[in-house]
Amino acid sequence: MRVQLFVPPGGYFAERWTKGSSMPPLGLLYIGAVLEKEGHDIRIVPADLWKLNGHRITGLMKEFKPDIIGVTSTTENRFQSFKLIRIAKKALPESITVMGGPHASMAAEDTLGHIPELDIVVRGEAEETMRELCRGLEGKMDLRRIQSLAGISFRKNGEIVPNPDRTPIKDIDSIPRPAYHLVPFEQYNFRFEVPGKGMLPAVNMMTSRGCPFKCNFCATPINWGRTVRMRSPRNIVEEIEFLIHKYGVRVIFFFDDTFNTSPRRAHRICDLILEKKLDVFFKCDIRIDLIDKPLLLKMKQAGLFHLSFGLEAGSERVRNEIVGKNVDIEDFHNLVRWCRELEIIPNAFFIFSHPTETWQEAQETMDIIEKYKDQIEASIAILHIYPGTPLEKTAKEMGVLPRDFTWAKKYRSKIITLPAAQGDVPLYLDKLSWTQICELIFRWSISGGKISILRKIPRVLKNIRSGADLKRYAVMAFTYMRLKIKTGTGCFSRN
Ligand code: B12
Ligand code: SF4
Repeated sequence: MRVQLFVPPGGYFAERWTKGSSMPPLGLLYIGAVLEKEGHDIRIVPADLWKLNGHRITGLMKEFKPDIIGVTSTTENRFQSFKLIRIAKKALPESITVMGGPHASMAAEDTLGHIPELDIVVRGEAEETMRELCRGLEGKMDLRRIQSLAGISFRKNGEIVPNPDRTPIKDIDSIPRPAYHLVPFEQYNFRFEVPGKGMLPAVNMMTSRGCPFKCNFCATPINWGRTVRMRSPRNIVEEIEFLIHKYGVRVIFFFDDTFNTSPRRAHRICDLILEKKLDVFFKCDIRIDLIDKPLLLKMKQAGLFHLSFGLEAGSERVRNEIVGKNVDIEDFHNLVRWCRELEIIPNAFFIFSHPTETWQEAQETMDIIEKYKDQIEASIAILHIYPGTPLEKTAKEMGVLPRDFTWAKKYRSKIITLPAAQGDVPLYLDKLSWTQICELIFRWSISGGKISILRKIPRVLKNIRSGADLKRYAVMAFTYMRLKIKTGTGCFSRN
């Protein structure tokens, strides 16, 4: 079978690639590796990296004549993914179009229902499903068996059929290494500034799948399952050695949602890196309740230089009862202190506008951000709604999203998005007014956070779609200027 897999061009993330943030598409590389092992002919087209237009994409499809055209999707780039599927069906009507990735997985029915050019959605973990699908379509299975494959949704006689979920792969060491050779690795500019070492070449790596927790905004426990499956430390370190030797990589960004779900395994990975004296640095995301100082020290010794963790909200009620984060503020304070002592850059995530969050409670978040403004990197977001999450359900119950909301349509009114800030994804606005949200975000930026207002203006203007958008941006601009004047910091500069 000939299978052509695409990352769509453009979209929220690709448009922001500047200083070293373009990276290989891990999901497609895993699928590519599995299908290549099965003897299929695989092409991966990073249309984002190559900035391909529709004409070039059609050309590549007609040249390769794939039996299957696969497209990855996140909610931010969903419209680009849909467009690519339409291009594919038009270019090669005989080819089967398949979509996977977090967006299609979490909104399979909605996507199939609105994109008639799409034949199949592969939901969630796709290595096994794609292997079986290719076997089936190659003629090794009868139609009935193909149509009963676990993990796919498809259209039959005009109806959408969601087959049962696929059982997650238990032993994820058994999945072949991502097929890096299928992409022009050297064209990615993925790099990180490691203190004292300069900008070093980096790569993304995933060492576990799934999450046992259930934060209301997050798709991971549903998409990857709540049982965490982990690669063995030996398997991980072998891949690191391969990446160092083959691609000259110096920094690993562990893409795991939570690198320390098993603190014991995290110790063992670091022990192995140290035993093998690997000349490598790493960064990762952790949960703050699963780390202690000895583990952090071990991670530092093994190369950790940057550590991300979510507190999400300063108020305990919001953080634990509403978000479901279940972490203690004391653990946060300790972790920041240890990071400072060990010279690890702490990067904390905060979100404003949780369901029922009051202005008073939002101040508790702001107080923490301001307390640590010279000590942590604070990543701040307004709460966004993603498909399939508990938050999406709440949003529909509370009328933040209409009950007949579809992810496949661009809304000009009713739905509030900030495409210039985080893609065309609906915001969850509840008790905090728009002016209050703007005030919180700008108070942070004025006290040292990174938002370059001037740089954002052209994108903001490009994304104004309605009078309501214009009003929102006007409130934003007014709030910003009011705060700047109040703090005496001038309009467009920090000082
Ligand atoms: C690392 C990571 C990042 C990195 C890199 C992102 C990137 N573009 O690669 C950074 C930190 C930059 C980032 C940023 C953001 N991220 Co992020 N991120 C992740 C994370 C933890 C891992 C991604 C990954 O590489 N997974 C490993 C690979 C193997 O998985 P995969 O790509 O999903 O592919 C598998 C399947 O989906 C499927 N598949 C994928 N494509 C295709 C295509 C076909 C044809 C088929 C058949 C199958 C298939 O097969 C693969 C193998 O099983 C995921 C959570 C997760 N556990 O996946 C969140 C996740 C993707 N991010 C998420 C979000 C919300 C964001 C941000 C918006 C956060 C923010 N507030 O800014 C931004 C947006 C960036 C963007 N649009 O890409 C959400 C996306 C939800 C959604 N519905 O789209 C996720 C799912 C986490 C969550 N909270 O729910 N992220
Ligand atoms: S935010 Fe992190 S801890 Fe919470 S459910 Fe998602 S992956 Fe798990």
